[in-house]
Amino acid sequence: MTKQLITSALPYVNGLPHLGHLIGCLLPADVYARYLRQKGEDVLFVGGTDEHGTPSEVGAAKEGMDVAEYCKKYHALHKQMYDGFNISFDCFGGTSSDANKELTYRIFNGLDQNGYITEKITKQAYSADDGMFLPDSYVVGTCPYCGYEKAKGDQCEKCTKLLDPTELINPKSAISGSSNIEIKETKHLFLQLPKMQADLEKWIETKKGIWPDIAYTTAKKWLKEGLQERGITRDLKWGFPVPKDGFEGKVFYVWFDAPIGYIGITKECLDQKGEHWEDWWLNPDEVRHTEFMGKDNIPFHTVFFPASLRGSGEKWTEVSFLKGFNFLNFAGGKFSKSAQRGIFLDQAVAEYPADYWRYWLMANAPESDDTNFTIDLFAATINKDLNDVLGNFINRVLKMSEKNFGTHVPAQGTITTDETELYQTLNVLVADYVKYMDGLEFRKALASLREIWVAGNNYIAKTEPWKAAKTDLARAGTILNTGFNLIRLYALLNLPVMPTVAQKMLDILGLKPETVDFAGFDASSFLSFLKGGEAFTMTEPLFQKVTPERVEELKIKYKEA
Ligand code: B3M
Ligand code: ZN
Repeated sequence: MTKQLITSALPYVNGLPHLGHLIGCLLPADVYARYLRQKGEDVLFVGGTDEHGTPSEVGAAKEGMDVAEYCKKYHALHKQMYDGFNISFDCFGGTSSDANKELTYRIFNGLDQNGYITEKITKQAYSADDGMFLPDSYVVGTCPYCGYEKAKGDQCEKCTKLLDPTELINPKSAISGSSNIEIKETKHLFLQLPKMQADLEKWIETKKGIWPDIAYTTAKKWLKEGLQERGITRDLKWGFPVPKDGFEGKVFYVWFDAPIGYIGITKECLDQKGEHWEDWWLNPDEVRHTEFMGKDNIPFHTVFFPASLRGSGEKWTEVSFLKGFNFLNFAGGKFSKSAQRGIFLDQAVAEYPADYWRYWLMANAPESDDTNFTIDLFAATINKDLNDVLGNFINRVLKMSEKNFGTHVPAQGTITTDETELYQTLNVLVADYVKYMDGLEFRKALASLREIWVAGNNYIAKTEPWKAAKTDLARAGTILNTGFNLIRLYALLNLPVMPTVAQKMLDILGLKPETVDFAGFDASSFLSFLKGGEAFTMTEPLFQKVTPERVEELKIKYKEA
């Protein structure tokens, strides 16, 4: 069986994650991991924190902490927030570990031996006022390609073009704001990407029509512009020291060891369990690797990281499928920690259960374009889809059954065309759901899921069990039996997206999650699972509406108005 390796991009440890991070990588990766596990696949889901780079140094200095301690503190906070959203990592670690150092050196040495590393004296921005060479992202100025005025020296956020800080027009220090920037000479190591251009082009071409458009076109765009050699060392203290004579006092560039971090995190985690990280990372023929990330991370994962792996001379597991996301905006603007704009993960779960957010975000995933989050949109979806459709269906089935049959599932009697029509509808919708989940088209998958719930409501509206209960109790029993079988079906289908809700639904029937592959789904047999007589437990409504008063309150609290 193919092993399923799933990685979520590693958010920087210094900033706390918000809803945008959640939908940009962590949550869809989790939903996909849960979906595959439910099918019975061998899954390893890897995530963690990206710990090197100047932001960690600056953040630690601000808090008067040692950088490593600072990383530990924020790493634990990230983990706590992800736990609050039930992100089911199999391995969760950080990029500054010894395991990652070992792997970074292994890959670097391979690249060096194979002639992909060269030395060069470079000119770099030195800030006399800050007393240091400025890391790329700490030089800000105007992008020479698109004119965006707040471009950072490593990459323009607006046009996604990777930059060299010396290219910026009107450069300034992002630390002190000083424009007293001197260009000084310093020696660095470079990865010879131009040597790998042809090889990478051939490889990316094999992804055409397979990867989502955003992943393929971003990679293509970058390759078309022509690859430049890329510096992989920096004049910083925090980072992995460069293991080469003449480079004392320098460390690797954060983006060099960050993606290697997926491997390092796996190694640290599996070593502890007595398992072999190589089964996942040096096993390309048996592993399918699916990566999840925001669009700004795509160039690093389609060119820079694959080049590092290929050039090292070993047969690493590469990305098989890259799921890239556009951005989630907050009420038309960016999420911003400094401006206290947006909803951070700890805040979100304090307002509403994680599953509400999980559902909203997956149903509105920014797959084909940037997507806007607003409190109004959130409330409308929760009230309609979760309360009026799914929640209402469950309540009606439970209440009518209890009233007419007590707390045991009524027997399935004679099947009529009402049921066979429902089966036909479900067979089509579930096949769609499977097709979209397998293809990682989450918005479409969730639209199918919603239609599957709607089909249940339509069935109840059409068959009117409350009327049948007065004239033909056996018929009412058959309808409600179908209702309970639908609750089981919905619970299992909901599991990847809303794990807590799904468990509560299974609890009604005293059932446990089970391995189920919905490919080849046959409603007629699936909805005959509960024959009647099974005990069930009445439950409080599973969902609460987001009231107009709460909407106003949240808008003020999160500065949406
Ligand atoms: N930390 C950038 C980001 O958080 C970077 C991702 C690394 S993935 C290996 O968006
Ligand atoms: Zn630009």
